[in-house]
Amino acid sequence: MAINYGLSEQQIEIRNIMREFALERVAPARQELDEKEEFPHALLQELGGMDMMGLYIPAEYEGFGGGSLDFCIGIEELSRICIGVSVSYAANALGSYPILLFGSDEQKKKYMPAIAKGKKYAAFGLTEANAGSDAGGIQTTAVLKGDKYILNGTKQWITNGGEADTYTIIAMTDKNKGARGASAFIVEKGMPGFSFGKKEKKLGIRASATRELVFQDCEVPKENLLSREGMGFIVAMKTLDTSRPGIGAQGVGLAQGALDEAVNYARTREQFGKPIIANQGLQWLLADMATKTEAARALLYAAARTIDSGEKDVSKVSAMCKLFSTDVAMEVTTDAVQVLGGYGYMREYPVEKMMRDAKILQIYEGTNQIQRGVIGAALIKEYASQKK
Ligand code: COS
Repeated sequence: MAINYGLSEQQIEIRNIMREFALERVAPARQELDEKEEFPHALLQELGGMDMMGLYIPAEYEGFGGGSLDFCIGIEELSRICIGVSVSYAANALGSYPILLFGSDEQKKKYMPAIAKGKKYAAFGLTEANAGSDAGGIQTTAVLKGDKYILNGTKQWITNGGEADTYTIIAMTDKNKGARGASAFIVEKGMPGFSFGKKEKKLGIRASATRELVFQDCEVPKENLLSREGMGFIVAMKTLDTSRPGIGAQGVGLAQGALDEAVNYARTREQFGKPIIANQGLQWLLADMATKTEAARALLYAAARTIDSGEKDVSKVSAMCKLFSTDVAMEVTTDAVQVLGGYGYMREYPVEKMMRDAKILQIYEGTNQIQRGVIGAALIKEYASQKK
């Protein structure tokens, strides 16, 4: 029996819709998308037509109106089949959370409906060559001149880079103030001085587009500032707090996909005159894989529900579910390759791709070392405020 997570009818429906789409549309395409390193534009367009691109976007901005758990369930199902596709899908949320969380009603009305319908994609630009984990160390600048901000600098490894039309960019408006001198902007593809660098060649998630964003005296209208000057670091941190469960969902889905492959293979593969699943050693391995995956799912759903409850400080639980699920995904995909043995190492079976795809989950949206740092900082704060 599957665990009863008490999902709503809507959540079960989202799961069914996304599961069917992943099996029928994504599974037949994933290998070719990976080999050709091709962005899954057609699949995302289909998801747009199904109202799923705007799953996390409020109905007043033409979205589906789902919460964090609804969205995580959608990501989980896509991730069970292909992380390259699911990250291209989920990065739209990462790119648009700054607008949803900090934008004015006018900014939301201007940008969100097209993203909700899949007519435009979004991307988030924080990372730079010398500012990865140290997000406060960004060098891109934004200087107000008349009614425009002039942006200069280069953002690196931006998911959906080049494919997206709407970018939320963190740049320094006052370099003397450190993290408090950063500001967030909405930058559109085609704005003067905005171009793209090379498309990266990656170990995994090859269907996903990863590119540099280059700003050379890029002119951004003053009204595209999000919130107010100096709020950029907070915009970035709150965005990541909201978005990290999505990476947790990628981890859970990927681990489940690898477990599916491993169990099905072990049931049918015969050696020494019996299916290999009859060996206790293999059953124990599969049991550990299944238990870890379920534990990751339970933590993920609890984290998403905490966000949906309106809780303001979700840094710790968000980091915990990202950390745990993605470490589990790395372990479970590696074990799945082991279960399939030589076949697992070959491209004709999906587990080698799953193992390659798993690695980035421990790195992007904050390495798992950074997640441990966030959890540690939260513990220090919590215990310091407790009465003895
Ligand atoms: N929510 C609200 N405010 C936050 C916050 C959060 N989650 N995290 C930090 N802040 C605030 C702090 O309270 C502090 O405010 P004050 O200046 O008023 O004291 C300010 O932001 C600076 O915080 P801190 O000193 O903790 O910043 P650090 O430079 O030490 O960096 C980490 C903190 C490491 C957590 C941050 O740089 C980070 O998340 N790095 C990883 C970035 C990342 O995920 N990159 C992946 C690419 S983006 S897809």
